[in-house]
Amino acid sequence: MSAQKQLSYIVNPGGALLGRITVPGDKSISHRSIMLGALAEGSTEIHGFLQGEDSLATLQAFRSMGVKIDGPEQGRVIVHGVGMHGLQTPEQPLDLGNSGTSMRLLSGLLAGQDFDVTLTGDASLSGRPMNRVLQPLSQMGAEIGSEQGGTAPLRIKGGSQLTGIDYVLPMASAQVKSCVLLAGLYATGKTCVTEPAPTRDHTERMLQGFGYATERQGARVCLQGGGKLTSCTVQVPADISSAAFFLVGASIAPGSDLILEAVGMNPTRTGVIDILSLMGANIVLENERVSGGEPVADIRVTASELQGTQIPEELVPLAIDEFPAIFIAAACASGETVLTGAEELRVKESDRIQVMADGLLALGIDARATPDGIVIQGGELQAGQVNSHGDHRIAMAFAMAALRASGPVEILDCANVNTSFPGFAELACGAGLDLTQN
Ligand code: SPQ
Repeated sequence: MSAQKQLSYIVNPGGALLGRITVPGDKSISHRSIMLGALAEGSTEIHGFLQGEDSLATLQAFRSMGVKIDGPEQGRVIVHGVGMHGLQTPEQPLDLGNSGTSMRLLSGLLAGQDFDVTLTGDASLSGRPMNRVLQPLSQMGAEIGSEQGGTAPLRIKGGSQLTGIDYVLPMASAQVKSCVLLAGLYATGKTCVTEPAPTRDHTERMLQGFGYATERQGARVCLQGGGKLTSCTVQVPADISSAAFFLVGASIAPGSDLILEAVGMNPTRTGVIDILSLMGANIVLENERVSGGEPVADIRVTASELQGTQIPEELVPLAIDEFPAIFIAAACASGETVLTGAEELRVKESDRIQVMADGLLALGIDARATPDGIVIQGGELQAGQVNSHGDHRIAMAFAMAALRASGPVEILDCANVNTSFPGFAELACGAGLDLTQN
């Protein structure tokens, strides 16, 4: 383990979150802007790009495939597109670090190229399930080797002729949907994906923005292979998944009054606002507008007394990455919060159900993991030590928990916060968190 991997946070209790802050750019949109920009004809200018390790891994992967990319400099990136068939064989395997989005979307995008390529990742990514993308891609005619059990490294054989499929997703996953659609760009005929519940639709929206038609009818989205992408300008909104930590922090810390600026309000991402509102949070949207094809707003959040709730299952995919933060809200609420239908949380950067339950227990909260969710009794958070297991979202969620703890909270293994939220510690301290890094 490198010295950097041992980074810990120590967060002292108390304080309120105050002021106006802007969290970094949306991770999902940042990945997709590099991918589509690289395949487009012409130069794509991106503003608000997330300079986090995950989206930088995607950026580096395309540089390794011969795409000239300027920046990032203060969120500005210029991708000199090479067209649909202009990528070149990388000299090395593409190392995608901790990023599931990079690996799953790239496996689709690269399945139809005429060169061989291998995708690798860190220990967490190498343990995450890839059969969910390998199965539909193999139905399309792709040849991809994996480790036993369907994990990375993924060895993609070039030169396969892909054929469009009509795929019904076995789970609500934007990554699998996007993987199949990106492979569909290179397939003959029509590729369709039907989802069991709405998931983030940034790929479909951005394809449209690059001039590639997609057709949606209810839960089914389709596109015709063989088209082309035309460069454009992409404005990346602030990431609601990063804003979520502050929405929870300001809700639970008495006296808080915080504005989060220009946050992405795509309706496939706003489940966290609905769930916190159900719990009694004071969240108001201001200055709602559309920017670069995505709805955005400033969010004002003030402290409130939260109540436990039964989280509606239809909100689960719309808040999938925000549950670590929502569990902290539940720990500070009165009464019981019950989550069901969220088994996908077990296959993220960590098993987010078990790791959160363990951490909450370590801080004196009655939290019981269930196969597809968790039951949390609100209570008094105690001082203690929790292990984030290298999961960025767990680390940031427990940092917010300290606002209401009876003593310091130490959080282990926090370096991966840089995958999605570079500058988290500094921004949080500026807003009122008493956090030191060790
Ligand atoms: O990229 P990665 O590691 O999978 O990131 C996570 C996260 O918490 O940042 C999940 F662990 O976000 C995913 C998200 O859970 C990003 C994503 C996307 O950009 O398409 C979709 C979701 O994953 P899934 O498996 O539900 O499709």
